[in-house]
Amino acid sequence: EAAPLNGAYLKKGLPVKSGTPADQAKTLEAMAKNWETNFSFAPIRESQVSRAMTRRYFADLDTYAESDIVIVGAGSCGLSTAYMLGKQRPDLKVAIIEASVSPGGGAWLGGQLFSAMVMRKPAEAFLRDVGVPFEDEGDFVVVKHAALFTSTLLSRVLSFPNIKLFNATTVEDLITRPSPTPTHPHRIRIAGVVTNWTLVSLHHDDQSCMDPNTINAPLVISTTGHDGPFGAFCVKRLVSMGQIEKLEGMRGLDMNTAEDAIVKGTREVVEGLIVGGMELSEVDGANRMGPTFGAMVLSGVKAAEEALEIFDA
Ligand code: AHZ
Repeated sequence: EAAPLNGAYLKKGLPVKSGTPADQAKTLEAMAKNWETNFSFAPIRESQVSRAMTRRYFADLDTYAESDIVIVGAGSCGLSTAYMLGKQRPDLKVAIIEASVSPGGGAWLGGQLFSAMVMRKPAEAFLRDVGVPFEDEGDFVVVKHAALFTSTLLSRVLSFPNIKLFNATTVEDLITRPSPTPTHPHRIRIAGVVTNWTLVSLHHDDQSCMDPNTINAPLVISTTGHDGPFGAFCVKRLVSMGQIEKLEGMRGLDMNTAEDAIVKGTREVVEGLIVGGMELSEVDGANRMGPTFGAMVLSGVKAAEEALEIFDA
């Protein structure tokens, strides 16, 4: 059991025994004195902080420049995909690229900024696996705060040694290779991603010479959400590269049809590019589901499954 962290503990390096309320009051009093008189952090030099961060970041850039799988977007679908991959395959190098400083996409809140998160069954199996508590309401379950779901899932994903999250980093383009067939002479396959720090991506209009970085990978899983200022990035690029004719466009809200369609449709859309979550609604013309997140996690489970099938073929 973890020792309590308080002033007396810090001073003596020993846990304070809990004892009676009167003992506890005395301990608290002693603690307050300790904070004022005896407390000090271990020493550090500023350069040690810089080196501790930059050394690791640049080692990660080096390691993940050749990845096995790149996940674009760390929303509920992308994080669920990463969780399934990390859990099953510690041998694969998985890079997650998230444009925002804060991973999690729209899943930090329920709908309309209400805090609870709703998931229809059978998605509660995923919550059980990750260790997120929920209340059972019959056909659906409720997590008391969406942030509990996102933070728990995120902590599990980030603790896998073979997964690196590059946040504040945007996928600006896709790496492609020719893959012609007799019927599709201009067909390509996706072979990685082109990235830039998001702050740089946001300033291409007023700054020059800020060339991007790259990650080579045989498989990219795109989960960038439905169209918006950032969303649906990879599938929009597939259209502008002539690899899919057009986007059908996300349809209006219908919870019942939307969730099944997203899970069933999660697939490799173009060779080397699996699309999941709400980005897929733009490809297939699926309905949106509003604030019910079961399809996002199960689309993530399916995306991971599809990826491993392709990877192991
Ligand atoms: O920042 C984006 C977000 O965190 C990130 N992203 C988008 N474009 C990117 C790019 N490079 C890197 N070019 C990028 N990252 O992708 C994440 C998408 O998360 P999301 O929560 O928007 O999508 P999701 O499909 O995981 O979950 C959708 C949740 C929705 S939307 C909806 C409705 O509108 O009805 N209902 C649900 C459940």
